[in-house]
Amino acid sequence: MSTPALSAEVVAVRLLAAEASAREIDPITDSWSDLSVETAYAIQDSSLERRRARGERLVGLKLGLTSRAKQRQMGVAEPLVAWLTDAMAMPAGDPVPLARLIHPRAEPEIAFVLGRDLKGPGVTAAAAMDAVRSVTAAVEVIDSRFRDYRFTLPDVIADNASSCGFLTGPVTRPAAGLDLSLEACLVSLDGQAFHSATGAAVLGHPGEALAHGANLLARRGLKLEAGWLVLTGALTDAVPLRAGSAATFEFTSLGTIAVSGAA
Ligand code: OOG
Ligand code: MG
Repeated sequence: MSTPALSAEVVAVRLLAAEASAREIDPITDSWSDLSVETAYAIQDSSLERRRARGERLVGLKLGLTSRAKQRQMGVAEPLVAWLTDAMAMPAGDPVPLARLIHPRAEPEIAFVLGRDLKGPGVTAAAAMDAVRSVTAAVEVIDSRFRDYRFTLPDVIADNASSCGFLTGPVTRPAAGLDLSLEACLVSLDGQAFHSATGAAVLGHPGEALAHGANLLARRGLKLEAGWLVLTGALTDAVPLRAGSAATFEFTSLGTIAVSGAA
């Protein structure tokens, strides 16, 4: 049963307010049980419009739930896309300001910068890799607005896929010469190894994830644009970020990114 009082705009405002005040809310589908994926993307787009109205610039796209590890951890088995703005860029080395966040987690990703537009449908991994200008390691800081990270696919789409911040690695390389399915990342928390995976974790190859992103956008008549940063989805489970703790993400050939939490 749908609740007539809820519209895409009302939900977008509610989610942005939860983010701004660092107060978690119940999943939207608790009160809007037939919320569709299509309407959830309309909520996401409405949030982006509001972020732009307050001066944020669209800088790219993130994929989410592209690995089995994440799909299992979150209980949602379908990849999704969400928007990245310049306000989400976190400077390397700066502690993540935990007091402004709800329950942040950090996760390792392989990211691309596009040299040209990529428009679906029907984009293949090979065509997607042809559009890549450079590859870099990334860490995404996610912070679901939903209590206990409990959500369904439409909820997490509406919440811009738990977007919060992202850091890019110290090395930027052309894709040629890298075997991204074998590019590994070791995730440690306070010096203890927690997770590891290779690029094959995201749909078999990060280029497959990039192609999937272009094809998902095409369903809404949109395309990936030259210059955009694309995060291809976490290779492993996310690790919690807590005050005084430090997470380290060591990639084979793309360098190391360290993230710590500050109260
Ligand atoms: C949803 C966002 C998933 C990824 O890389 O898989 C995501 C979440 O886990 O809260 O960003
Ligand atoms: Mg992510």
